[in-house]
Amino acid sequence: MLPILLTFAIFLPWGLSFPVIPPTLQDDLNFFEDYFHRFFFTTEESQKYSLEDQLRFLQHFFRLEETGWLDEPTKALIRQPRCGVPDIADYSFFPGSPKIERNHVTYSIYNYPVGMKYERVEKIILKAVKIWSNVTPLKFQRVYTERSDIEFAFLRGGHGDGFPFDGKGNTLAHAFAPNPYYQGVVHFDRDEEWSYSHEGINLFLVAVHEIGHALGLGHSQDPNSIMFPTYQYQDPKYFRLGDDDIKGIQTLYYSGNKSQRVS
Ligand code: RRS
Ligand code: CA
Ligand code: ZN
Ligand code: ZN
Repeated sequence: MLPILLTFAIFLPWGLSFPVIPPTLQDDLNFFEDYFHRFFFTTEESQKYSLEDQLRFLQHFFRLEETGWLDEPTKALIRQPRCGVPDIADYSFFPGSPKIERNHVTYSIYNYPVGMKYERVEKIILKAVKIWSNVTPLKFQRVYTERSDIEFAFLRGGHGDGFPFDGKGNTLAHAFAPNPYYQGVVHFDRDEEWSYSHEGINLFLVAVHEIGHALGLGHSQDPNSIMFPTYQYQDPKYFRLGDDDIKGIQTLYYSGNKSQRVS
């Protein structure tokens, strides 16, 4: 919240003994809140997050610099004309629609998060890859070699790929699009409180999202999709991919061969 308060402070007229939000800033804030409720979360859902966090989320979603401020690029974004329907039902791919070109996909696990038994982490990753192999022609194999198609790792802060993690909270994990020249990677922020349950951050749910990226899916604007860019807990026991996820991944992996689709 601090940057917002500082913004108010900068605009405070001299001689006033109580804070007054200038009308233009108040207009922008009202406009932002209205935008956020119309296109992202309900008023009730967004009450869970501070205004700064909501701004950071929006900036993260649209790949703007994550300042947590209602700065000029963010104002310009929300003032852009949009069609009146919420941002839903829309899977995406990375530019050029890269995908893994073989059906046999190997994966390795570089290390494990603090406080979780390695056998359980292995089971969670296996369960997460199965979610995607159930709806594609892909078969995953756990390997213990240095090279694999997808490597999972739990890393902290700056870790050499130009996308430093930010400590507990905010960004939880990232993965890169498939690339024939580089090993696929899924990185989890080691500073998160990874869990099997609703406490902390559920590793299975985040792994399913990141594997989606490693296979070639971008973010979806459908809040029921696991590829939606914010974490939302659901019970892994009853987890199912959203229709949008299945449509997206099958478009990528069954293109030209639609009769083999499974759901
Ligand atoms: C991603 O897309 N990886 O592929 C990242 C995504 C993620 O970490 N999303 C953030 C998130 O949901 N974080 C939860 C805790 C912070 C809540 C505060 C508001 N806020 C992976 C997920 C989908 C598994 C998005 C986000 C939400 C965020 C943020 C980012 C504040 C920066 C700052
Ligand atoms: Ca983090
Ligand atoms: Zn990384
Ligand atoms: Zn993502």
